[in-house]
Amino acid sequence: MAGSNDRLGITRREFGVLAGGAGVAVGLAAGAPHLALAAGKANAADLIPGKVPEMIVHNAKLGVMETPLELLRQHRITPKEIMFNRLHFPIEGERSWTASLKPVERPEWTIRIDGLVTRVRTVTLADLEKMGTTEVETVVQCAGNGRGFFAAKAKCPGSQWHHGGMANVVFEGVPLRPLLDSLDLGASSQVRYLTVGGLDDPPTPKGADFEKSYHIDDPALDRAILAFKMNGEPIPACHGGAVRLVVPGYYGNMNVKYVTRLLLAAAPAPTVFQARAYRVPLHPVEPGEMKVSDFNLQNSVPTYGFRIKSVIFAPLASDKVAAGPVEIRGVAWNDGNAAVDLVEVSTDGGASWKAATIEKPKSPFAWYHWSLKTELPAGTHTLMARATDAWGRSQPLDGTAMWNPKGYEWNGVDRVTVTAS
Ligand SMILES: Nc1nc2c(c(=O)[nH]1)N[C@H]1C(S)=C(S)[C@@H](COP(=O)(O)O)O[C@H]1N2
Ligand SMILES: [Mo]
Repeated sequence: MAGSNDRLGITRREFGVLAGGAGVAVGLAAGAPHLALAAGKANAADLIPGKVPEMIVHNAKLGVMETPLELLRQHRITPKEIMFNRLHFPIEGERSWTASLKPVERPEWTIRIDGLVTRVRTVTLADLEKMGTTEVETVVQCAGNGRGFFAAKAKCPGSQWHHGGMANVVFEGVPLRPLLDSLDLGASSQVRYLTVGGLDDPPTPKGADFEKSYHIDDPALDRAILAFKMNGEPIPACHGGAVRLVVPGYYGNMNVKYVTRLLLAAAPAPTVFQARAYRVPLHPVEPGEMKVSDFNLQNSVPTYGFRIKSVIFAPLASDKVAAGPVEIRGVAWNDGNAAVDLVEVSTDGGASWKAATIEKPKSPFAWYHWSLKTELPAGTHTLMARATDAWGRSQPLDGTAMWNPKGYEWNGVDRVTVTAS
C-alpha cells in the first residue's frame, strides 16, 4: 500500500491552503471527537453560516452537529440548513472552506484514479457533469447516531448523538462502476479493494487521512455514485462538494466527501479510519473487554450497511398531547437489501403491539414513513416502535445488547414517554 496515503498536492494548493498551521496539534485518535465541547454551547450558525441555530453542536472545533427531531420531522427531504454535519478535522484555518453551506465552485476539481492499474486516469467535475447521471433518495446516517443511548449500559467515547445524526436527501451523480469500466484502467487481477480519499487533509502531516475502503466485489458499489448534486443543487462544501461518494444504504463514514482519489489496491487502507475506527466487533463484547486499539481486520468489521431502525417523530416528549385520538408517526429504514414491511407500535411499554401503516418510499434506501392512529387515555405512556424487514431482520428491544466500544450502529427499539392530558 506504499503511496496510498499520498497527499494530492495539486488540489490542496488550489485552495490556497497552508500545511501545518500553528495550534493544530490535535490528537487524531480513531475519529472520536475528544475535544467535544458541552453540547449546545456553540451556535451552529456561527460555525457553519446558514445552519439553523437550533442545531445541537457536539464539537465546535470540528463543526459536528445534529438535528433536533422537532426540525427533522418537518421535511421529507432534509434541507441543507438543518442537515447534521460530521467532519474529522478542525474547520478553522486551512479547512475553513469545509465549514460552508455554499457550493464548491470548481469545475477543475480533479479525481485521480490510480493504484494497481496500467493507466492512471484523472476525471474532473466538468467531465462528470457531461456524463449520464442518476438520482437516489437516501438516508445519510452517522455510524455513531444514537451512541448516547448506549450510556445506559456504559458510556462510549465520542459525541453523544441522539437520533439526529441522520438525514434523508437526494443525491445526483455518475454511477461509479460504469465510470471505472469506461476508463479502461487496465486494473491488475490483484485488485481486491477500492480506497476512496478526500481533500480534507489532517492538520498534522502525521495524522491519518480520512479514507475508506470497499471490497471491489461489494454489491453496494453497484449502486454507488460520484455525486455532485444534493437536493437539486451543487453539494454544499460542508456536505462534501464538489464531489462526494454516495453508497446508498451504508453508514455515513462510507460516503466520503471531497473525493480526490480512487485507489485500486490489493488490501484495504491500513490507516486508522479504516483499520481501527468505524468498526464493530465480530462477536459481542462487554464494556472494558476490548479497546479501540485492539480492533483489527480479523476481530471486527467496518460499519458498512445500516442496521434496520425506526424512529418515532411524533409525538415527542416535547409535544403537548391531548388525551383521545392520536397519530403516532415516524420513519424506518434499513440497508435497502430487503423491504421494510412491518413497523409495530406499542403504547403500553411493549405489552402489546399494533402494526402501523407504512408508505413505500421512492427508493429502497430512503425513509419509509409510517403512522398509526390510536387512542391515548389521560396519563403517562411509553410509546415504542419496532421495524422488521422482509428478511426478518428486526430491532433489539434493548439496544444496549449491541453495545460496542465505539458505540456504533445503535438500532434499539425507540421509546418516547409522553403524558396525555
Ligand atoms: N472526506 C471526508 N468524508 C467524510 C467525513 C470526513 O470527515 N471527511 N466524515 C464522514 C462521516 S463519519 C459522516 S457521518 C458523514 C457525514 O456527512 P455530512 O456531514 O454531510 O452529514 O461524512 C463522512 N465522510
Ligand atoms: Mo459518522
